[in-house]
Amino acid sequence: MYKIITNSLLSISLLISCGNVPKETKMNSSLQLISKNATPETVKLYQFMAQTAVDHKIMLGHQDALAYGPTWFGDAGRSDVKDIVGDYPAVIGLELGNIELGLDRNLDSVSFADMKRYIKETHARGGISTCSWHGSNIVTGKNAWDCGQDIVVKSVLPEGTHHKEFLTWLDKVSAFFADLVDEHGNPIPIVFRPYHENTGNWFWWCADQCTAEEYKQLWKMTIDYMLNEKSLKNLIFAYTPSTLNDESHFLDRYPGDDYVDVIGFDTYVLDDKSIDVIDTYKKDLQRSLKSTTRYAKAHNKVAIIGETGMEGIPYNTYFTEVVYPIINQYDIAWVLFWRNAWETDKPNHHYLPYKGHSSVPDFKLFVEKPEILLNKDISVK
Ligand code: BMA
Repeated sequence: MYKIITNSLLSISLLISCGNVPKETKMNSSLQLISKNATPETVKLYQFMAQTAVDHKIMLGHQDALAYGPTWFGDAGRSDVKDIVGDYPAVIGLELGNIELGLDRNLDSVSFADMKRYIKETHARGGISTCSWHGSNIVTGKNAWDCGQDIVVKSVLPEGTHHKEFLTWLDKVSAFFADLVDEHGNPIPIVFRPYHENTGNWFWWCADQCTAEEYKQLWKMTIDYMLNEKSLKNLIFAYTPSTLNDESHFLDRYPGDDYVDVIGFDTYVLDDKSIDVIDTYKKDLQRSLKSTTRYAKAHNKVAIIGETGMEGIPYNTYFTEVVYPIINQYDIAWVLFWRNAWETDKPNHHYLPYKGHSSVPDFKLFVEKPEILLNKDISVK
């Protein structure tokens, strides 16, 4: 059992049963959100994330957990994780791509209205929501993966040809966050994870598309705009590059401690028949975890795994023999597995098992590990 038991604004107490002896932990005053005007609930969520990592617990996250699975779309109250283990993931991931275009549905056909509902439902259950944003290429009008130009980041910075237009995109993203309120009208805290995997080479904000300085300017401009111009008070900002070689790789494009609350990375089992992909993944995970968790500890930040998984999970001990033994060596607040696609032309694009999948037994053993937390194990309301 792992629950918040008191909710005063200045002190947070967490009750963790160790045998029958409850252990109390206090607010960590050296842990400061970059947003100085954050709501008490947002501060509380950040403290909770930090405490989870310190207590060596790991929340389970799943992208689009409530929206669909390979065999369903939009069923009320459903999630593939719940179908298998009887509870929701502690963290749900949501994707904002397309919101900048003023569309009603995101890249994966989930309506923004439904996403707001999922965030509210999750918050009411004491769970956590985190948003990624695969925003379009503003120069070509194509998607986030369109990166033949090398000029997009420059064009959205102040003085750039698309700066003003880009601010209208940030207005739309901000309006989504501003609209997230609970039944008492209080803003619901969100962990926002923009411009992710920037050490890769597949998005317009990636390393081969802009200088490190331009990337940092893009990040800072976005955060300053959302906090100062849009006065958002419910945001926690997560910086998650792609697989890391070492800490200097991590630091290369890091926007700075004044602009980042949560530190992590995204790494996947590669789809490459010419190498031992499991062995490569284990090494990638180790290196990336080592760099990020060390930095997070030394700089009073919170570490997470922003995205991970093995597409299709063709390896029936992936969760217990590959992921668990490695993540259990580090202190991270959560591990988020990528989506279980509903699209019929993506039959293998799932990263957690669903009812009937051959990895169900292994996944069940994984969530039964004492460190892994589901929604019922936490309450951050
Ligand atoms: C990618 C894939 C795409 C999806 C995108 C945004 O990793 O899953 O199919 O559109 O994320 O969610």
